[in-house]
Amino acid sequence: MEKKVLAFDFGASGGRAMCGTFDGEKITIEELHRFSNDPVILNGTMYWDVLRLFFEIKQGLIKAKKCGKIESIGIDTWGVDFGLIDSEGRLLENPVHYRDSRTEGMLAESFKMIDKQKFYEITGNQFMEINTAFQLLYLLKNRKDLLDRADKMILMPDLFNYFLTGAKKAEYSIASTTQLLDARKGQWSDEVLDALELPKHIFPEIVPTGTKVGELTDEICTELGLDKIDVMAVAGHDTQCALVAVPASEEDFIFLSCGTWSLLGTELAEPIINDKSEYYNITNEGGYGRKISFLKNIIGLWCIQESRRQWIREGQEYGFGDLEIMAKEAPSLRCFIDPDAPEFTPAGDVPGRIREFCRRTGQPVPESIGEVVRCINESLAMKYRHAMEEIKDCTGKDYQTVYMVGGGTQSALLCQFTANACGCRVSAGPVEATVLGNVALQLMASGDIKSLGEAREIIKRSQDIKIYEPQNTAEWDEAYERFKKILV
Ligand code: LFR
Repeated sequence: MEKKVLAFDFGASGGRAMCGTFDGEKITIEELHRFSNDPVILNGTMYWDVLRLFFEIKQGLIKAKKCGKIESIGIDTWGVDFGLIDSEGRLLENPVHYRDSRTEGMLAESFKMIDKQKFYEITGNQFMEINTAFQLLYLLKNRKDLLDRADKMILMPDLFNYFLTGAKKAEYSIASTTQLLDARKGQWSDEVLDALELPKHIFPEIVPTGTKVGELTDEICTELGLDKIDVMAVAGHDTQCALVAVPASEEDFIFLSCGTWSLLGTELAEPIINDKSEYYNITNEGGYGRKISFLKNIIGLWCIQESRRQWIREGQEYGFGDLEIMAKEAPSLRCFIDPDAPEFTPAGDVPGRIREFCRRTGQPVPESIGEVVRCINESLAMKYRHAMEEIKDCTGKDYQTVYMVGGGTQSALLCQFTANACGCRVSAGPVEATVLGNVALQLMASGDIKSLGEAREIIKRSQDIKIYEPQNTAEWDEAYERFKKILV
């Protein structure tokens, strides 16, 4: 018997409502509703337009009526961001975007309150200013009144679950992006919360990935003319949904979830937290079945997306396909950036900053659009190799294949460059990994799919996967030595 579920996947620039159908063998997905996610800057703060996004969830629910019976709903989003709820359940202010500059300097502030090594030792998270810990620290230092009024801190996917069901929970995978969780225990770390002087009562109960959180409220059912539907805590964290859809059968593999961000890592049964992983700043994030994703967070396609927006602002509009053609024609392996250099994080003139980076590091300066896009793609591929070497160094394992999933796999150029840089085979696909993972996790929550292994087999059967073999590796090896010299 066919089963249908509804997956909402929110990315930093847009979201979708997708209907997933499982026939016992395969999962198929159909897009019902697509919308943009446009952050709004007001009085110097960059906000998520959360009510607009909730409106879009309602639109998705209305459009899903044409699918017939929907068994459940699952929501995934990016990591780290949250809303604060008062004791009467009202949202206090709009959630702030992780790219907002309010967390500047908060890493240093936190290290005055908790020893850096201890902090990493407990949470096992890569230090990044965007993390929830540093956003909350900002509030503690600058908006204490707001924090005092908060009854609960609810992370983005859980916030939508709360709006839909009234349940105030913290799903494990999204909680593991906060830098406030004890990575080994999978619970909020009292030690870290105490050290950072954060009020413990605002942290909701943690619920396992792939479980039911509640049902649509009466109010929503009445407003939209719907029957009760279960809401599942899938992996609230999009990266962990994507990981469920990695078509690997081997136990040890390298995944590369490639969208606005690139997440490269491996799956482990237990976290790795030691001097090496701390030195490399590798994160341990949680996923389905308490598995650990031991990964590096790399800036990803953001550099290309934001460059494209800059060129549009300058009156030159190109699609991603056009940019890829121009990049293909540009000369190879001339200059590199460190995609994770801090100047590339904020929105704005990324191409200008890339030229400046190359000038400063004494490399040829990419002038044309094609040259800039080529430089970004090649630098990303090199950065993937770099991250893979760090992961290998920590796990002591060797890996034959990089499993690339997500939107980035639509770029044949990036897939090929990744194979060349890493000197190994790249398996590319599924493009819709996050949505497929979201659907599979709902089916796991309902018991229709029995295990992670089964989910991966089903998804593998359902999707086209492309293979890229490495080319010109000697040339790429030589260029890698140059790349390492410009790393920040
Ligand atoms: C990817 C992602 C990353 C997270 C970043 C910011 O969409 O969820 O895993 O580090 O967004 O939240």
